[in-house]
Amino acid sequence: MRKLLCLVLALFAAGCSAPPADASDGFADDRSVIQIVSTNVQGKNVYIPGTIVVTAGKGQTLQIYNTTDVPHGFSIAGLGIEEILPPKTEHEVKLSGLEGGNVHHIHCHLHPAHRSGTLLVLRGE
Ligand SMILES: [Cu+2]
Repeated sequence: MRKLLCLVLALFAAGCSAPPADASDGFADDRSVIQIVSTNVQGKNVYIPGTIVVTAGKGQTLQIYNTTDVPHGFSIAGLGIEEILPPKTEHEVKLSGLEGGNVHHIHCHLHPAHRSGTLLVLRGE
């Protein structure tokens, strides 16, 4: 029992004293694909998650699945993105050249009443 306690304490101490994996002031993000759904919840069309957080400086792909029976749009005007999401289909949107420190508005350009989303771009390393 005492050996186990020592081992646990040693592991805890090592975890506390080790520097973080990325000690820079920016953010590290090892995701290359971020999954989203465009769906209908109680009569409201929404993107889930409604807020997407990515890090500048690397390419990322948004995999967006439209769960509904009709096409929806996925537009980020600030990035020149305007895509159609076919019904019951996975659709990919590539993000590249993102500048950190920006908040972009995501909306469905096909249905103005569709609830909007947010793309938050963190500063990278
Ligand atoms: Cu829509």
